[in-house]
Amino acid sequence: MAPNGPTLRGTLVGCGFFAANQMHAWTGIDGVEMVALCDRDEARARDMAARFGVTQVFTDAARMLAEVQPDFVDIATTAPSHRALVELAAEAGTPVICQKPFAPTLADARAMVQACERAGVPLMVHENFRWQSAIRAAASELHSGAIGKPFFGRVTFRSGFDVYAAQPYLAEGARFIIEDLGIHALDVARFLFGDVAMVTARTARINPRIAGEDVATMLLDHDSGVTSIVDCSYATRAAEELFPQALLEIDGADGTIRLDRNYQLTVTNAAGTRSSDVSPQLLPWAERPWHNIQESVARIQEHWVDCLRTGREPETCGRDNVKTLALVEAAYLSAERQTSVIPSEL
Ligand code: NAD
Ligand code: 89V
Repeated sequence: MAPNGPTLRGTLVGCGFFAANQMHAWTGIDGVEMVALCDRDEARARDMAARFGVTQVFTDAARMLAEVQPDFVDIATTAPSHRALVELAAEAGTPVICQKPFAPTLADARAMVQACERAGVPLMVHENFRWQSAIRAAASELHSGAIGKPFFGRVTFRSGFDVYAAQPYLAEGARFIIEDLGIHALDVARFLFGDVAMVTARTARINPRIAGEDVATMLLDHDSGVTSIVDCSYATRAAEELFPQALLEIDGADGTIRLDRNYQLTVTNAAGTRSSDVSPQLLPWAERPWHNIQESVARIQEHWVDCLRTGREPETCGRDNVKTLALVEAAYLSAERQTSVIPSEL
């Protein structure tokens, strides 16, 4: 028996590059035991199982869910497989977490939400950037009223890091940075400033060796009255490589919040200027520079366990994440048509 109830028996589908982070995070949560792993590539599933001491290995997710009857399934595959796997979990009545990007299309995402709602199955999208401790610290300053009513925001991620080495598929798709990385920054903008009425975007491909866009600049009109800029680049060769830090600028009627390089948070208001170091914890299994992402993986998975135990809806439940995915679609459409796009009309 775990501290807050019976041990949750978890399973995972997709034993690729990122899943090891998810497995480490599950191992660190009291009251969770990962009892089976699945990958259609059996060798990958066996390697991951040996590394984390998991005894049951499958190459077919349907068989795993039927035989193991777990308390949840964590889907760590890439987007094209998500709909089929989430629908499988819904049919099996298994609570499900699905990696971002939730789906390749909004229609798929909506169908996945419906399937889980119809089956009464909890669904969370593993949209972890908003769980980074530095972003949480900035949000808590904002929500405490430290700078009054916000009117401007910027979420920025600019890097020249070779992401293609560990994730070669990122170089191959017709879409790249908005769908893979911008999606996190757009979700952070929604988390900080609320839902978005209009999106205007421009994209560019600077690296000639990739198929999709590696630069995107997006202007968001939030329902709250905030105007924000979300800008991302994997073509930025700067004096200091900041991968994978997201930086923030927030201006309010009574002051400013800045999340600067190397996790320095500065709040300026009538009381003066306060600076603090909001660096992520370096978890025992984490490696720099990935540690902020790795910490956010642990935090979102803890949130999932808490939601499962209390019956609360996860912050990034499927319905919530469809709104972030709509911003991705709106940004691509805006860049293609060179017009502004209303995401709620998509
Ligand atoms: P990957 O290609 O390295 O691994 C995916 C694995 O899934 C592969 O081993 C593949 O064989 C397996 N797989 C695919 N379809 C399957 C199916 N139907 N049944 C069983 N196994 C199947 O991919 P990755 O780089 O680990 O990325 C996985 C997902 O995680 C992507 O959606 C990516 O965007 C996301 N990701 C998220 C973060 C984050 O911070 N949230 C970071 C990196 C990657
Ligand atoms: O979040 C992601 O999917 C990753 C990375 C942070 C490297 O962009 O691709």
